[in-house]
Amino acid sequence: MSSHFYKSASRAARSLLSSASKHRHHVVSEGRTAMAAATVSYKGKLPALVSFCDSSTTSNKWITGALALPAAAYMLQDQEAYAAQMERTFIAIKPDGVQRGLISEIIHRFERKGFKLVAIKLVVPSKSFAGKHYHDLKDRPFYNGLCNFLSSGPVLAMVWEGEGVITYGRKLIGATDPQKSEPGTIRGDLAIVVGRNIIHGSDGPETAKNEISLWFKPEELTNYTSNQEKWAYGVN
Ligand code: IDP
Ligand code: MG
Repeated sequence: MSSHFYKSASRAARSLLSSASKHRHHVVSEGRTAMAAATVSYKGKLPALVSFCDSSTTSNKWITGALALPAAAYMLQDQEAYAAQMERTFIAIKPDGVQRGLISEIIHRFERKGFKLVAIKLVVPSKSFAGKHYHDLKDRPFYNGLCNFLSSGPVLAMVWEGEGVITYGRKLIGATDPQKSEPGTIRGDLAIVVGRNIIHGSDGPETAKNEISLWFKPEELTNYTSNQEKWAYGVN
């Protein structure tokens, strides 16, 4: 068991390192490099931990040993790390969504999909700020009412990151008019009319970039490697 585990772990470490160099153009985060480094440094400690696990003849102790393994060991799986060029989108729960207690329901849907939350804050925007956010709609008859509404209460502003998050975020949200949103989408399941459609999502890469910088200062955006990334992404 011990030698098998060690071989497998070494192979995984090598695989991670070769993956990092093979896909150098994909490796965008320092976290990924840190992950490979953690894997290597863990490699040296592995025999001790394995012998701890292996000294047990009962499955119970083996399980205890396995649970006691540090996070770095968890990375030592025969899974290639896949760091795609991650995009970010701006998602906001509007005052109706916040007041209706739908924050956790909405965050849950983005989390379950595998997207990563990189910024979040609850703010009551001023009317002029709302006007900036919806500047592309300034000629529409509902613009004034829309800006009044967005500034009428707390908005949960977020940035989500992941492969295809801009387009897929819009899919999770559903069509603008909840009467036309498919069941299973956020608006389809949780809203009824277009004037109270509970959520906003950037509609393209340019809008995403502009909206993120309108709502967040650069230092409010976090950079980290999520534990689930090595399972949510991969190539076979
Ligand atoms: P989106 O939120 O799906 O991107 P947009 O066309 O960008 O839709 O419109 C922004 C917001 O303006 C909508 O989410 C909705 O709250 C509001 N809105 C859009 N069309 C109408 C309308 O016909 N009447 C009232 N409000 C509207
Ligand atoms: Mg829009």
